[in-house]
Amino acid sequence: MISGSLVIRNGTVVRSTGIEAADVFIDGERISSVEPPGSETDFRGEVVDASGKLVIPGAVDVHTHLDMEVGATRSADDFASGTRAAACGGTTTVLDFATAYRGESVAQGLVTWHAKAEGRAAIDYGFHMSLTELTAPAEDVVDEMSEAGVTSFKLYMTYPERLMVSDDVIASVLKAAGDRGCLVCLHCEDDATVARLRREALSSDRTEPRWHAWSRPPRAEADAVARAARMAAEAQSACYVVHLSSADALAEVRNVQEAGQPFFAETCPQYLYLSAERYEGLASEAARFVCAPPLRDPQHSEELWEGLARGHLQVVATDHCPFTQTDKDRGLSGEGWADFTGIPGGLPGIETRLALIYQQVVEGRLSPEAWVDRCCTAPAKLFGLYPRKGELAVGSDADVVVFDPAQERPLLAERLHMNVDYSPYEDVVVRGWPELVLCRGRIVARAGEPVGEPGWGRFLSRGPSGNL
Ligand code: DUC
Ligand code: ZN
Repeated sequence: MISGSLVIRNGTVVRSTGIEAADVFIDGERISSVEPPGSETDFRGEVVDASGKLVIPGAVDVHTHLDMEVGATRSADDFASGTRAAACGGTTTVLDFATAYRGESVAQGLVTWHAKAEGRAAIDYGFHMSLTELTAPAEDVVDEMSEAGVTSFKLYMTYPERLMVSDDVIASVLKAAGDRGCLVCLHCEDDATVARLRREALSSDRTEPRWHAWSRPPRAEADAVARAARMAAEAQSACYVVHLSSADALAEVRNVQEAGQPFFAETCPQYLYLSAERYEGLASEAARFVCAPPLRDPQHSEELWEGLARGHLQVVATDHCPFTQTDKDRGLSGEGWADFTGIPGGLPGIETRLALIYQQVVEGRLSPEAWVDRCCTAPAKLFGLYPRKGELAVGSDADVVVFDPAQERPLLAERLHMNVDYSPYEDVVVRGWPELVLCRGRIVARAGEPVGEPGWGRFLSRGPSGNL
């Protein structure tokens, strides 16, 4: 007899490896058994009927910026509101980018991020560490963070004012991380190109948001990806490109992967759904869509969808970095922006990713297994969380989404829980939405609404990263 607290019966279990009709038994915080439908008729725990529903692992979002200072403003979701919204959309784990700013030790950066999250998160969370300089040997930094359960690092190839590091730093962190089972995430935009084009635009008074996109062209991204790949090859280390946005950069990734290098890339729903046309309207509306890399022309999205289906892009994450319209209008200075360089960059998305990617399953262009893989399993594997997260298996955390494929939901700001007053997808009605979401056995969302108090989420100390 199976003892346990809850069983999800009669659902269609979708894993990255296949689909089966099965009942999922949960005992406390873990999955205790997965059995053929109708097993264990004398089970005494709570029963959830998932007839007609998909049962998938809780989704894992490995790219969020919660409660992050950006100029005079900060990202609009903190760990309470952001993770609550994530849960409503079927995400049960987030990895947020802790940052050690210049003049600060990595230990200080980590303490700051723990303080933001501690006791506030609705779902489980971990951190990458963004490095903005090296004040100690890279080996020591990587060892220190690994011991603290942070086994991935982020480096920026742009944003010279606060975040960018030199190629020397990138090379040494790649080597130290690779040697120690850690993964380096790179923001790939070639800053020399961006800086030159920015100067050119501003010197001729081209200040509107559309020039933001013009100054960060696909080639700048592709060149940086190629440079990153060369450095990773020299270090003999894996490397992960964050928020890949263009067909040009994807072509570089594909070449490197086909040459046998362990080189991974994520894209985000904004690059799959939205295009640079959003920069054409009223400047204050266009500012909502300012992000880096910027939105591209529509043919790039088509290539990215293809890359996702074929597995050249391993992960869909969100780069959730929301700002209200007021914050966008106030700009980085807090007193209004005079040109596109003064607009805080980022879009909301922590709640809408799983359903947005599912639309390609509805259209028959992505298999259900690939959907689960890119949103749940591959990110857990790459970032040292598997099989605890991203899998429906005995012993895994009971992070489970009962996904109703028949539900229709307009992605309007008032139906969502992110702390923003607009939705980038307000013209989209998705088919399919999470009906029930469990994180470590506890219901954290039902019918798209939060359940329970924030604080259930725990810090995830992660194992080796960098392998699929
Ligand atoms: N780009 C954004 O648009 N926002 C957050 C960080 C980043 O790199
Ligand atoms: Zn980001």
